Amino acid sequence: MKSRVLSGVQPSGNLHIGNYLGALSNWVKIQYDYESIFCIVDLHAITVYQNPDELRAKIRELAALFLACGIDPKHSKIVVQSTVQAHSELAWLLTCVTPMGWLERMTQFKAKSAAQESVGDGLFQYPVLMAADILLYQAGIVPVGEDQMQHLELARDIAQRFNSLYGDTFVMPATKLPAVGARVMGFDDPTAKMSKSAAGSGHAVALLDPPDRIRKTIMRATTDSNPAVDFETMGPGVQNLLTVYQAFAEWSNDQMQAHFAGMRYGDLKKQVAEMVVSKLEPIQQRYQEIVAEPGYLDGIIRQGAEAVTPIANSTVELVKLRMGIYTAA
Ligand code: AQP
Repeated sequence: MKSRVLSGVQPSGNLHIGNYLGALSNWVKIQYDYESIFCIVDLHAITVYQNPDELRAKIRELAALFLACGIDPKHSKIVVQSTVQAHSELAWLLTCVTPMGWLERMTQFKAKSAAQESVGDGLFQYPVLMAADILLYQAGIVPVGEDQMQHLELARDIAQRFNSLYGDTFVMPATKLPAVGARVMGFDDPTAKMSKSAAGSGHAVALLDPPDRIRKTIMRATTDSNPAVDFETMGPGVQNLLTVYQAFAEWSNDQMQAHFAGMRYGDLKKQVAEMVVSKLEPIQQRYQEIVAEPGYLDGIIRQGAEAVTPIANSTVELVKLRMGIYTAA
């Protein structure tokens, strides 16, 4: 049997090229090597307030973008997390074996809670729900960006703790990072991760941004005081531009050096912008075709839930049995 791959994205803002290079493009490449499940994690998104109408629309947008980026629904399952109730149920069961101290150490919780006036318990519990998403399907491989490594480590710790308390139950999930693009930085501030929720028009390139906006964002990207690319001394802004180019072009380090060494920053930015525009154009075209087809998305989402629910339910049944809570005789 093929091992299972699972990953997800929150429908919490505009999907950007960091999400694409760090996660989605990797999913597309490896999907046929595994039994693949890709989730729209709407229960994660509500750990901070979301406008309900916008959230509903974002869930559909994200499903259409998964397809437009190349997720093949004939092979891979596209699942909206809240349509499979076992995600929430397993999250509670795992909450009961997770020490609070482990959650208090999560850097994403510290960063996100610092930005909130009032911090919901859901934000604190977020990594347990993420562990449940993965362990529910006994996923062996989890392709994510670098920012999720700490959460993956926690998922393994939770699985290990459960297995040692109640006997072997969960497969240990391994993290799979892309070779290039595991951490794309903001174009306005190359010391901060590109993020859906960061404010500012110069920060991110969204997958559905029109070409003019993409060019404007990249041409305004922060660089450094050098005039041209020097691979020895370049700062994080230039490094980030080169990373974006390399990840989209799928070039080797040698190709990058041969092409960009000594290039003036203005020309570098133009080439990065044109590369991004040309790679996003077919995705945007497919997206428009997908959303124009009535009923198509709902069918894919329904099929996804129907296909994975038996796997999820059987894991929850096993966990309940192991923990000793009521199961029918
Ligand atoms: N800047 C990034 N570079 C590379 N990979 C990234 N990912 C996120 N940002 C980058 C990866 O994208 C996948 C989905 O991310 P997410 O929606 O689950 O949440 P996130 O990591 O919190 O992403 P954002 O964009 O920063 O969203 P908000 O602002 O809503 O919190 C993950 O695999 C992630 O690693």
